[in-house]
Amino acid sequence: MTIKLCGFSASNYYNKLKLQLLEKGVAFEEELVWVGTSEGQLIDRSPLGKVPFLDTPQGSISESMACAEYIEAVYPENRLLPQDAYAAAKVRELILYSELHLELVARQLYPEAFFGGKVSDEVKDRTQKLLIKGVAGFARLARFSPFVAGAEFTLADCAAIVHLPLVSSACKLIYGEDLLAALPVKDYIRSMGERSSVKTVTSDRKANTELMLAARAAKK
Ligand SMILES: N[C@@H](CCC(=O)N[C@@H](CS)C(=O)NCC(=O)O)C(=O)O
Repeated sequence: MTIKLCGFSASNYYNKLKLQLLEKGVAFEEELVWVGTSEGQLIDRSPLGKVPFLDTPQGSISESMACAEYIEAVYPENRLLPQDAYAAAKVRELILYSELHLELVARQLYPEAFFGGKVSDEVKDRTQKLLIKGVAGFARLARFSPFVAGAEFTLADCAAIVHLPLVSSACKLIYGEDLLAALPVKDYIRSMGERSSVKTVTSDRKANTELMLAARAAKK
């Protein structure tokens, strides 16, 4: 059975799953699907029109966490979720913190930070308060010893590797300050960058980002 990862390589949530598949050594295909285009067909496969989603022999699955859990269940080799229930819950907890309390909050800043748009001062202030709180919570859980959840590379690393640099960059661009600076994120990202899975994802991300920005510029 071959699984198909659908979406585009500039997307951090797409890359979370791509890292998982590469780290597990699972054979997979990729289908380039942009968001905001051919919406009619996209929502049949991903109801909110978001990527990533998976194409499986039984049908599609959206939401990266549901996809990640499916991948772990169907391909048990090179487990990225510990077998122990408590340890696995701690990995899931860290992923939720990095997504719900960091990335999704920082996402409010992306239109201005990365796409030439404007974000109101009110949104910036509210986002800053939420991020300060989110970072404090995340800092209490994250281990960075050497992996984000502890001694083993887990699904939490697949999430942290793709989300943390975006949160840092958005904060630097909007607030002139990296709200993650007190954590060893830079060293962690540098050391994760030596993994071959991360090298692949990074080079595909750069190529796809150029494509995406060129397409946006052509539309204007
Ligand atoms: N909670 C979703 C987030 C996915 C997400 O926000 N993907 C972005 C690309 S990085 C997207 O599809 N944005 C288009 C949209 O929100 O309409 C997941 O974990 O899969």
